[in-house]
Amino acid sequence: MSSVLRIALQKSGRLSEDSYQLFKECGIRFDYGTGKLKSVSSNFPAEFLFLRDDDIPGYVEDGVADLGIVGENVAVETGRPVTTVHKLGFSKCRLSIAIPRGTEWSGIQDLHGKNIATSYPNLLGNYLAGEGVQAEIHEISGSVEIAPSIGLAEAVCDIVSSGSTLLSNGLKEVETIFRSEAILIARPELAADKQALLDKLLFRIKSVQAAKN
Ligand code: PRT
Ligand code: ZN
Repeated sequence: MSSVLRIALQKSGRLSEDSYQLFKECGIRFDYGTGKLKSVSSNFPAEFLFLRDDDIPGYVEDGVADLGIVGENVAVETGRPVTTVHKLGFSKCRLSIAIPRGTEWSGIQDLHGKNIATSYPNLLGNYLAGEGVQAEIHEISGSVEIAPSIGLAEAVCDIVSSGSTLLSNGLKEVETIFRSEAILIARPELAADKQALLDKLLFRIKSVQAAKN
């Protein structure tokens, strides 16, 4: 049986369009945006699975998919033992700590004993531990920016791109703890036939990137 690479992409969100464009520029055709959860390429031995981004590292670890595209923030937060194969240069953002605009800030030590709301408890926890700061981390899955205004936390730690969401919630960015972009991840030990296909894919991705620079 000839081998096929199974590639997990975000179904619908900030990574989806650029992920699809990347494969298109690599000359790999498949149906996208039809609502289907799976699509087989018509001209490359690859099959695409459309999933929630948070689930992608786990599927790659378990071998349900051989490769995936996720934000580095999600790959690191989930802590799954997957290999980062290549940085893709899109969906750039940062994970930052923000506090109410009117609050004074003299440094990360100000967070000692405070409550911080975030969807990234592991990234934040590791950062605070490295800085020797003991704070209470409240994990919430969405709308993190409203936490200070409803009295849930004194600070937030969330993804920032333009900064306009922080601004419109009366918050100011005081510390960047992680910088992220989309990455191609792979299962640590791919079989030789799949590795050969990955090498072929990587060659095309690098050519596309080189043509843009
Ligand atoms: O449904 P699913 O679980 O698949 O998607 P999702 O809603 O969890 O993720 P999605 O599509 O929002 O983001 C996917 C990935 O895009 C993230 O993991 C990041 O790696 C990357 N990315 C890039 C961003 C942003 N930019 C971004 N701005 N992820 C989220 N945001 C959010 C942020 O959480 C905040 O609410 O946008 C808001 C801030 O944006 P600005 O421009 O106002 O600063
Ligand atoms: Zn998600």
